[in-house]
Amino acid sequence: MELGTRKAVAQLLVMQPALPGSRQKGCGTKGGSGKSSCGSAAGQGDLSPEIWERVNNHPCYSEEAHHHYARMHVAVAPACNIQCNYCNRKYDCSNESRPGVVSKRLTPEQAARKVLAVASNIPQMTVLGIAGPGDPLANPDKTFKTFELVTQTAPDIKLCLSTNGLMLPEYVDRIQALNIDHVTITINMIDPQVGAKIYPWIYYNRKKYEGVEAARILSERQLLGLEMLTERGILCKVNSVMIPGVNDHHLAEVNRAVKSRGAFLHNIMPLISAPEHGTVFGLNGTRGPTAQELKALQDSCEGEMNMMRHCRQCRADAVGLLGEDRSNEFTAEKVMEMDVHYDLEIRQAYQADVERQRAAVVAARNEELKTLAGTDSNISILIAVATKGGGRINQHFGHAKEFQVYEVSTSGVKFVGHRRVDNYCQGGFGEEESLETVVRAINDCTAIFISRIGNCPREGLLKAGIEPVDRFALEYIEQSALTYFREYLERVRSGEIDHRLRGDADIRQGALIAT
Ligand code: CLF
Ligand code: SF4
Repeated sequence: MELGTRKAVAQLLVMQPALPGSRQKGCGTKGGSGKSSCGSAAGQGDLSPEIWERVNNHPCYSEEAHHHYARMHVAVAPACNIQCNYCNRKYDCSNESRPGVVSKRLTPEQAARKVLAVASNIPQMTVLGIAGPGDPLANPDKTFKTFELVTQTAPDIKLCLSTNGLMLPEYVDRIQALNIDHVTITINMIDPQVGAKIYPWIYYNRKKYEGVEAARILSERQLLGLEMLTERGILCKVNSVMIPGVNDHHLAEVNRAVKSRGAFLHNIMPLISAPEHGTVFGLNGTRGPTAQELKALQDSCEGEMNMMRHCRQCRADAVGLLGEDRSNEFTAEKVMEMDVHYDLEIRQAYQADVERQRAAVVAARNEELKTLAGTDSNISILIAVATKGGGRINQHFGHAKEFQVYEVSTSGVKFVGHRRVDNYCQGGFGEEESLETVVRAINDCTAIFISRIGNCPREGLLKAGIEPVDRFALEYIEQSALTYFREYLERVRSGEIDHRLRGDADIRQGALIAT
């Protein structure tokens, strides 16, 4: 049964009519708690003004925002109270981070200074998250002290917390009192039998629990914490790690359970697993999902509630837009030497300009979408895009460390994920091996949009059946994708090309390392 107050958030999520020509199932699907419309792709027209105000500049809670706004994490929480089989404590918490890089621990005071330094230098940084490197609520004093300090000195920054949920019920009141409006809980199972395959032990109330009992306690605490937060109107995101052969068939049930408890967003992330990480799953050969497996699960859950597809599984000291890492510019030493001038007015003026650019992106997409009105086709294609942000195609092929992937159909265009790759240009020389990695990473894409590309990689991509497109250089991504798609349909209709289903693609594993 749904709780009345939990419904409060759901009732604020309103439906809007689809755009002309749209056959999209997302907008206007069944309501119910947690479901608004088009997943984290939901825009201003899809959400109530109150919810929009709370998510519109949060790069994780709004896919659209992630092209324009940055987040930062501070690594103040080293300890953890559970063990996950995909985690090696040498690295950051894998619930929100990739294994591979260890964050430097900060005191709350150091962290608060770093936040001011980043806020002064990156005015579009709007969110401070605490996500590790252990569990923030296993380190409550450091976590809450940091949030308190930041609230006092940088009141415009949204506070965000990510936890395994074991201690959540204890701290819900404190979270609310501190105005922490966004909380992520990692929930990988609601069935303790499944949980026992993921969590060998937990440490709770000064006692160690193992196996099914440990998983049962953890699950109860997670779901109770989620209910308590949503009753208070706090926006909750649920992260789930998709582990093939362990919980992949169970996550639809998890999705329904968290939806019924009022979760706003569900982020199903791929397991990152390799022997060199030294995790149980890495060592026993449990693999991560392929791109198609992940997308199929996300698609199947999307009818139920908002799905996040733009997560970068970032590290516990990440700084910048999702998909970039500027943490090296803000090391503890550099921050101590910086002149920090936090100026709210400058930040607001910059963000007003960001909003103008963002509105232009949306207007251009909606205008282009009208050209597909009345077009009837079952064809949909994926397009990979090299971008440095701002919603534009503004990166050279050889400089990209990731490609964003968009799905285009007569319903419109939507972001469906990203693929990490090696830089093709390394010191000015293209690498055959990295081209193969790129092809494997975007093998399911029909075209790749880049601002520029050399002859060698162009030929290599064409040979792999992926069309390199640089004629939209510096243009808006979504508008260009729709133009390309309209022309693609015309080429198919005229017999110039055959539309064919493409193969699967790799999800690249390993840490994004700041350069
Ligand atoms: Fe950080 Fe997490 Fe807040 Fe975002 S990250 S605490 S909700 S501000 Fe975002 Fe990074 Fe994915 Fe996390 S992309 S790992 S979902
Ligand atoms: Fe590791 Fe995070 Fe799991 Fe703790 S909650 S064991 S830090 S992945």
